[in-house]
Amino acid sequence: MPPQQAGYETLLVADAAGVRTITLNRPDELNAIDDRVTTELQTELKKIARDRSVRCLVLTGAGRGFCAGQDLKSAAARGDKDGGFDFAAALRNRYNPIISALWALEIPTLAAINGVAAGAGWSLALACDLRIAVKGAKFVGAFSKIGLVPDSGMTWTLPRLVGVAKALEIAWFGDAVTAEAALQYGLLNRVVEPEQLESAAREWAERLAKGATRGLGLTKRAMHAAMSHMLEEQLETEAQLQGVAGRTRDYAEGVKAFIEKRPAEFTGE
Ligand code: LHQ
Repeated sequence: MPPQQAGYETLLVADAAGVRTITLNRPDELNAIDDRVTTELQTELKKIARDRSVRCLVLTGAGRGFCAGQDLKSAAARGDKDGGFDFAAALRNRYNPIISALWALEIPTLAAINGVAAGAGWSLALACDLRIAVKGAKFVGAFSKIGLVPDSGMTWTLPRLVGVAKALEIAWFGDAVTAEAALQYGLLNRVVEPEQLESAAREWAERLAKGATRGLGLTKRAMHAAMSHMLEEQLETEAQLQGVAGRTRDYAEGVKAFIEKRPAEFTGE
């Protein structure tokens, strides 16, 4: 494992070959999310957005779980002294900024799902661009079992990935979705043996981090825009974004490398 950056209580953060890896690090609670986790994730995602040396992000969990969602044992989840827990404020101030920040990052993001993902933990994985999970990982909506609405973006990401009827089936029944079923539904890109997860995630992440980062990021922006565009608007979006991509150094290098019959060496600029 590459050297870890200091400074967080609940996250491990490491850099290697242009890939930043964030490991949720509360293994005894299956990496459940408390206020420290949301604060630290918000801070780290802001740092990544400003750091041009980070060309791919991997999000994973320590121990046997990926993330069990909101920490149900923390004081906040049990309610404050007035007996109420302000769900709307928790989402607006703590969870939503993380989902928005992940979605807006103009680099590829990859969830390396090492075990169970529940509630907002599943939402976090769904807010990444790509997902690789281990055989034996499972996905638990959790929300319907405790009378809540799927949140942290899940009502937005899930129907886009699987269609509304399947998304409602998953949300209403709340039955665990196995990694194999999730792969079949299009919720996962790959399922691997547990001992292969780290190398499979690293291989994809390093390949992406060596890519033409601006072009990859603009591709993500274009596909996100397409979700709410009519064809004519999208064609114009493509024209605008290609105008930007066509002026990057990586485009010039890509064409030069093609002509010189050698692999391109992209810098991300
Ligand atoms: C946990 C948790 C957990 C604390 C396992 N908290 N300790 C957003 C914003 C605002 C408000 C509300 O909600 C949200 C979104 C949400 O995320 S709501 C959904 C919250 N999450 C859940 O309801 C999931 C609760 N956990 C489970 O159902 C199970 O633990 C799963 C299915 C994740 C895993 O089951 P098992 O593999 O059987 O493990 P386990 O249940 O034995 O858990 C292992 C330990 O982790 C255990 O601690 P212990 O001290 O007994 O060993 C659990 O208490 C702890 N843990 N989830 N969310």
